[in-house]
Amino acid sequence: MVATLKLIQGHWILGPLGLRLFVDIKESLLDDMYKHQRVGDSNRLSMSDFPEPLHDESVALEVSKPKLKRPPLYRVLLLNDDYTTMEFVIEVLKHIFGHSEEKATQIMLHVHQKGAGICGVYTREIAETKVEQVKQYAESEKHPLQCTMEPDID
Ligand code: TYC
Repeated sequence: MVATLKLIQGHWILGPLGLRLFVDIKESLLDDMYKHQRVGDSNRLSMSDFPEPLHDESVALEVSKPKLKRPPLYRVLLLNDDYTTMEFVIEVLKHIFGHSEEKATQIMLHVHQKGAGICGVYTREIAETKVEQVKQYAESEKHPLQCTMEPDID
């Protein structure tokens, strides 16, 4: 995990190991820190790399938590109808959703008996692609099979 530094207000100083630090700190303390920098080293930054100090109070270097949010997920659903063959639905579940023959048969029967069923759960763009693939495959084979997606809540 990588922590990020959130900058509020202040100016650049040279920190340990030549790292640049952005701080908001009393001028007197800042001057003192500047005096102790080793400048002129070829790999290090020099004083001229930094803007003039401001005259603000207080340190303002804040370490913020890494922001790693999971993307929203979507269920892809197949809907039942009276005309699409069971064999075709099983083909769809195997080839577009990567299910085994056994799992595909189980999902197909669930849709057949309950009216709808989940083929898989994906991020938005992948779910959209799957829905489109099912629609095109069904149309090309003249089946009225319907496929849709919905947010995966609960
Ligand atoms: N009900 C269809 C039949 O009896 C089979 C079927 C199952 C159709 C699932 C669509 O999503 C579906 N031939």
